[in-house]
Amino acid sequence: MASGKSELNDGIPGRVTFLDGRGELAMIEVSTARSTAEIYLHGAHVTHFKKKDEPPVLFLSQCSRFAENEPIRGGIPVILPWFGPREGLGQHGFARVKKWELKELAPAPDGSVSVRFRLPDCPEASGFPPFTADFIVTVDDALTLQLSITNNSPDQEFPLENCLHTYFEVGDINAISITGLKGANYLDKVANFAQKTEINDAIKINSEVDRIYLNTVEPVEIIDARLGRKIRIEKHGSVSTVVWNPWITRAQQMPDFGNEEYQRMVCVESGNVASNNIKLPPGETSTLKVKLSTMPL
Ligand code: TA6
Repeated sequence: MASGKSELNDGIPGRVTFLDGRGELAMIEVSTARSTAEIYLHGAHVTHFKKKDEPPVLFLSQCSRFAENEPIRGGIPVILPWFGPREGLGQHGFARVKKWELKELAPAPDGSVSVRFRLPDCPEASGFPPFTADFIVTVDDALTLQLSITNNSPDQEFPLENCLHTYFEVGDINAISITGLKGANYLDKVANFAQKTEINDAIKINSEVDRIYLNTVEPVEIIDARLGRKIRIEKHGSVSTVVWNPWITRAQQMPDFGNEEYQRMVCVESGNVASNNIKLPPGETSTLKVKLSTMPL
């Protein structure tokens, strides 16, 4: 990967542009011959990805906040080092509200562009063994995300959860189905974390859904009849899949989410959470890699 100082200051003409995004937060716009993406340094957060002549792949709420210390609602929040609530510490870790450092830009001969970020040192990390988190976003006709976490402690294990909490844009929540999870055990958050087994080939959503599918490594697909496309989620280094749609009541309760927006999104999240958490030995690196691609139905 190239990390020339001038590229990191000025971008790459026609490929990588640095802008003030919403809330005046620093944003990177990436263009390839086949696609465009937008990434905020705040959270190393991909807020937009779209193939030429197709609707966006990622959902972003019209009501999202764009402010320091606030998570962005939509796109791909990077959840680390814990998932869900943690007493006294808030929800979903601190990585999503930190301004990540831009480390490298790499335009490749095949036309793709990769951007690497690193989580900065921050006071919240002091409660954990010393660790490094690198996030590489590769923009091409697919979007590839790679989160690598290294435990720098010489002798302490690092227990962690990670998740790419991806919000997908769909034509109509009532007209999608999600495949690839049949037979998996899941924790049903809507039913007080009851453990259940998925019996459906194709999951339909017509009420609040908040599930952690455990021990799931196979690709998951969102079949979107209304947009006439399929989104394919392939992953490595992830054994949990979270499926979430807040539906009507929860949507109304979220100040940074539109009342009707639940109809146009679904989260299918790849990570390692709950009993699938990672116990990273001293000196070792754990890598989570997710590829998002679309194809016509
Ligand atoms: O991944 C699903 C979930 O954990 C839900 O329980 C829901 O609350 C959602 O994430 C959003 O969390 P947030 O902290 O971004 O409001």
